[in-house]
Amino acid sequence: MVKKICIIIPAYNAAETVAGVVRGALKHAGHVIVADDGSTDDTAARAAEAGAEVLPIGCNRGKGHALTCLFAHARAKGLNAVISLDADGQHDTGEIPAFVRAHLAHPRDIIIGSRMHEKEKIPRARYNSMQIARFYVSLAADQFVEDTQCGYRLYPLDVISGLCLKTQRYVTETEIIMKAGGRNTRIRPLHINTIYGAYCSHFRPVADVAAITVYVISFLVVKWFLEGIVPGRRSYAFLHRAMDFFCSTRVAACAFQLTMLAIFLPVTASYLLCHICTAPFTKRNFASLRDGRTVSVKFCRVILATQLLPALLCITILEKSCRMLGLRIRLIDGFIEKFYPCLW
Ligand SMILES: Nc1nc2c(ncn2[C@@H]2O[C@H](COP(=O)(O)OP(=O)(O)OP(=O)(O)O)[C@@H](O)[C@H]2O)c(=O)[nH]1
Ligand SMILES: [Mg+2]
Repeated sequence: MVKKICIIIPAYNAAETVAGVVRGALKHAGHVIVADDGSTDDTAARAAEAGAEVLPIGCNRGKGHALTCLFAHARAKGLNAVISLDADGQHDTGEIPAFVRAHLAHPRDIIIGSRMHEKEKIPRARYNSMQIARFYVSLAADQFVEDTQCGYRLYPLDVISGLCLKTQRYVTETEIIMKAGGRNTRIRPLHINTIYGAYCSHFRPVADVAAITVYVISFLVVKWFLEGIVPGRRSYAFLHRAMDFFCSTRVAACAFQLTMLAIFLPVTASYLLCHICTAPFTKRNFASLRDGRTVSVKFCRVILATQLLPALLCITILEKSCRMLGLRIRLIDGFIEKFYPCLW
């Protein structure tokens, strides 16, 4: 079983760090595959010299597409599972055996590295966005996912091959969590070292955060609507399939997501109203928001948090503007702690 696991590394312009990551990974795994995603530097050559198999992708299409190619390639080689690592050295390759052990104990689960226990090592803005992402992605995946943004993961390939991945760039890792959760796959955290150094990040704080947010919010609007009208809990694989079909072209996906974004606030407010008015007669509606929690309190908190998203945006802009003027105020941390709690 252990022989059938390999390491996959999506890489883009990572010439300075990729060789070290490959050498580190080869101490714990027999095979390492690096997807070179149209890098304009020596990423491919450095990875090959260090002992990796290089999968050239041609022009740059983003981390999500590279991961999809790596999954297909690993599957074609007959592997059972892959461990994904970032090429920028932010993941400690010495932790690969811990992922393998977790996989052997839970072969059907996706294992995701979690850095949330080391808050002090994470840049503040990044930690805040990780907390917000955790709040929404966990709701969409129907389970608590400790660190939804970590790229250090173990994926059983059988689980991955059942998901039809449609998104691009950094959204894909969120899509995997949501679609796997929709099929009742368990997503397990594994505490890892948090490494933040002088690495060059390709993550765009506005565009990539916006793309992930819109994707998750669009799904939640439809999911909660279905739960509002149909009692009981269910698997959401069919809903993901239906949404993928509906959004099969870029224009359709864009139109759908913009519409969901526009109606998100009034519609979620109306879900709460509907829940309050009909609660005595519809005890099993909005099942994913009720089960395992203190019903109405938590339901209200979820909807309140969604209503406060514009306020969060305004506070972020205010805090950033104050900092540019030399004023050190800290509003966002307290706001997030209060309104975006752990709901599980
Ligand atoms: N194949 C491919 N990989 C990419 C691309 N962009 C980033 N990556 C890889 O994805 C991994 C993570 O990218 P980062 O830009 O560091 O994103 P991050 O680690 O989520 O964000 P930070 O916490 O800011 O570092 C690295 O291994 C990158 O080489 C891309 O366009 N194509
Ligand atoms: Mg990084």
